[in-house]
Amino acid sequence: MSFKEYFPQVKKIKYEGPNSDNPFAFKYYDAEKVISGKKMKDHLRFSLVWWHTLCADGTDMFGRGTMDKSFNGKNPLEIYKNKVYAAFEIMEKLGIEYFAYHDRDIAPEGTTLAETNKNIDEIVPIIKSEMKRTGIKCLWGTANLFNHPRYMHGAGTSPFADVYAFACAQSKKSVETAVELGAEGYVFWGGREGYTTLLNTDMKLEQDNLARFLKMTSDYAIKLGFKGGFYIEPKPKEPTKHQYDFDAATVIGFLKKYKLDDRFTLNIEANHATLAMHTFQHELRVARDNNAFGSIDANQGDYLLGWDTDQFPTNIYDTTLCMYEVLKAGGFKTGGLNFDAKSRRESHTPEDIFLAHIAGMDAFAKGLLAADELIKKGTLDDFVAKRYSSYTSGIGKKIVEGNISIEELEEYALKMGEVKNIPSGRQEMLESELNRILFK
Ligand code: XLS
Ligand code: CA
Ligand code: CA
Repeated sequence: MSFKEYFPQVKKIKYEGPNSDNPFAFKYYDAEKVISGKKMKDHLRFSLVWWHTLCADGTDMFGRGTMDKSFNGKNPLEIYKNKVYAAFEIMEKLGIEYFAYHDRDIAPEGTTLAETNKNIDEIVPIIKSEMKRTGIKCLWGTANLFNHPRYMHGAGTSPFADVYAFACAQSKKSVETAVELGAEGYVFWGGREGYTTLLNTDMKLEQDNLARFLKMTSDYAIKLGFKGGFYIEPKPKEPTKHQYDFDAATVIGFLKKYKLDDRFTLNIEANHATLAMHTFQHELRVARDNNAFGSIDANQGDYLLGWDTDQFPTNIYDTTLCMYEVLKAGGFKTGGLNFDAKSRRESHTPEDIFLAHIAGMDAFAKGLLAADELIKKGTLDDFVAKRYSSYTSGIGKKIVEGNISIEELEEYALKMGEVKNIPSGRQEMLESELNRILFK
């Protein structure tokens, strides 16, 4: 435990099972329980985010913060030092074994880049010693290239070369920090990489420069010996009107165009998927089908609000279908389920940090159990295999093997007359089977 306990009112959270009504206990998340040969905690690889949990204080565009995240610190450096101890206390009590951070979440920004780097150097050894003490690891690091006014027009896509150079310099230090912390991944989320109007934008140059930035930064990490995953995190809008990394398919196209697809995979965030008018499962499937599944930012949006609310994930259907995709992808390698989520502005007490994580962890544990059962029972696999079985023989086989011309297909269709016996899609039956597994 840290020198000082920040949350004495909360004890270590334990698994008590689905019949427990103790809000400070897990109902489904049983870390050591083995599911299909792997412990639950190793399937799920939960990660705590520094920015929401240790920094965000509930400020929104209509009101000030509702939460105190200073952890009794009296000056910026002390505040950031205390955040480290508070973070590890939260993770230890929840049994969360990973964390993710931006460079600017872990240390205060100074008046110059050199001063900011010095601040980082003060904090990193404290994080390292807490990692050593607890065995907690770093899931991924990233650079905050969107908050400072210098990045108002973007960073790796800035129209101004000096800003681009600054972003590269900041990223160099950020990569060094990630390597120092043994991060298993490094994320590039497009921050302000996008545009608000094409009237003032050279989109092609901006995207070319973004690719150069990604190549340079990842080359440097590799040079330092980084062996983890590089992830791009798609998002369609916010803060810019049109983000270049719009969705999984757009990012995959971008990576292929710039020949970066063998180096980068995706960090799929649930809330970003729905902002792009996709389901979370859709984005995961696009990633999986293109060998681009890397990691997950676990949260959810609100279907009635059109913005990035970053809520803790409690929708069991979404967590189940997410874990279905994760299991089908062969599980996480360097990635994990990173709670890029914050308790609501009104859920402002320190206890809410724990209650919110318990809600998210239980929702994913239940999702894992259901997804494992869905896969083992094979109802979906069998149905899909049968639905496409006409491609395993005859004319279908020839189509799939590319052994047939359009003229031959015409000849076949002309002889066939009308297509007969088209089977049902059985959507409702399959949804009902999903409900049966979830709620039995
Ligand atoms: C913002 C993003 C961001 C990334 C990391 O919408 O989710 O928090 O995950 O920069
Ligand atoms: Ca995110
Ligand atoms: Ca988000």
